[in-house]
Amino acid sequence: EETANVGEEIDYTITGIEPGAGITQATENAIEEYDSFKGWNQETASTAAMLTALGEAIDNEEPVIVAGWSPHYMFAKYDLKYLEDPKEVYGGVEIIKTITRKGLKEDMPEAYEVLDRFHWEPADMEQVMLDAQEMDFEEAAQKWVNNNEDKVAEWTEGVDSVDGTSIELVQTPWDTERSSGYVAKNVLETLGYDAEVTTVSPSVAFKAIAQGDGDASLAPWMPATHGDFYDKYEGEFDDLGENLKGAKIGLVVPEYMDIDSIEDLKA
Ligand code: PBE
Repeated sequence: EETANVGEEIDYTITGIEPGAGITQATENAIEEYDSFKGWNQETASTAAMLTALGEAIDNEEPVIVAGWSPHYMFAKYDLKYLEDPKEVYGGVEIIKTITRKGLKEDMPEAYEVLDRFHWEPADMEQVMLDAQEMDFEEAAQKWVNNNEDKVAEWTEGVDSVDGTSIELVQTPWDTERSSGYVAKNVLETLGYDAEVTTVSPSVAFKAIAQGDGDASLAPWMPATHGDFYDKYEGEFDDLGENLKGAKIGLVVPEYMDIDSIEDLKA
């Protein structure tokens, strides 16, 4: 039986990621909402720093609690579990949506049609992320497009080509969104677009689309992760629906830890 207090061992600290991530705000909310998190805090830095901390803890079989999400290769690399979240602060199952600026439908109907049809499975996104461990995202996206002609044809069939029209995709700085961003860029370029992927924080991505500074984003995680940003700008962008089903965010720990729920922690 484990007698040690996990909180004490990890200095009542959750290892978070970038300050601007949706999951960072969700973790602040969780610290507020759960009595078991009284006196805890979140350390934010970067996704790379979080992954390093997770890897080091696992190498030493030490406790660690990180902000995690799926799809992500961390679940393939390590034995991990999500801590149960009975208050659903992190939501349940998330979807990833495609939004565009107002007027894109009239200005670039071909791109709008392709973006409207664009949808894939977590396994597709994971394939791009896995390949991107060994090549850049542009190449990994090209490889996925080459290997998935049928899926891509569903998005482009009957859509007219254009002649070098510029289009800007506004994405966020995580592998999930680099994957969808570069696949969408690749597909739009086969139709003759000159597509660019810009990477900003989620709040800036919503703002850019709402203000018409960017054309489209395949980055919003809903309803929990980016719900606040969505609500803030609702009505100022077009919502084209989901491009992926079955994403998730939450607190993640190594399997060997003797806790299953956020409520198993002690303040
Ligand atoms: N994430 C990955 C992002 C969205 C995609 C879960 C780290 C976030 O929390 O904003």
